[in-house]
Amino acid sequence: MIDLYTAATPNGHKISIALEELALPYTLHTLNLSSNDQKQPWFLKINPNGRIPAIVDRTEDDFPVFESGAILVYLAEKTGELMPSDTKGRSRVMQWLMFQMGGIGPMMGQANVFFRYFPEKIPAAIDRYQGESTRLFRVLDGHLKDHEYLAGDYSIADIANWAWVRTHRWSGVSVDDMPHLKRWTDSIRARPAVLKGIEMPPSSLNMRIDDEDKARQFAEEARKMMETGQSRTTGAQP
Ligand SMILES: N[C@@H](CCC(=O)N[C@@H](CS)C(=O)NCC(=O)O)C(=O)O
Repeated sequence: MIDLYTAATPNGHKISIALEELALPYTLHTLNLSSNDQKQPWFLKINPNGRIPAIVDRTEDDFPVFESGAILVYLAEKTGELMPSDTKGRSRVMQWLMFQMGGIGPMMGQANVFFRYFPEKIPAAIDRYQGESTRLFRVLDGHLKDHEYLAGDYSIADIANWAWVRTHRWSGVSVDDMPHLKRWTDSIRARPAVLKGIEMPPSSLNMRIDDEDKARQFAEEARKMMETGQSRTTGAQP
């Protein structure tokens, strides 16, 4: 049994999707990020960085793992699925996983901060992060033109990138002229385990985007969390 500490965010959903794909039994613990559950001493013992997601593997002497990329690799290696074990195949998956962890995630995260949450609207910052997210999307689109998935068979690299790309509207980034990215996004969304994973816990992001009041309320909560978190040593970034 695995304990999953998470919330309805792209980084959290990466792990619930992977657990569903792998059919590993897990217990969902949804943290309230606005109440700063993730900064409480009990959780900092699991993840000293005070962010979700994190897991504790009860079948491995309560082994804790934090950082979504590291959790995905741990789960793939534990089961021998969603990542090949030969050196080149594994490297291909790691390349696209790192691309998400070092590129797509941070750039879309900052696009969200400056486009949605930051009290002042700073056009140069919004342009910078939306522009860089768009550039990274084009890299994905170009690669997917000749490849069904990012790195050989469907893998943790697809899960990691998909969980972020699907939220592109919240970041204010268009994928209209990226047909290959769209084909890949649609094909992953059709997987039953993926549909289940994004309900753990449920995300109402699309509803929030279409409902201006709800979008404003969500952005307001995220802004407060950001401001509270920034005054702490553990830092915050929704
Ligand atoms: N690099 C980390 C990022 C984790 C992260 O930023 N988590 C966000 C939610 S997606 C969080 O916990 N934010 C609350 C906070 O910073 O206090 C990972 O991939 O696990």
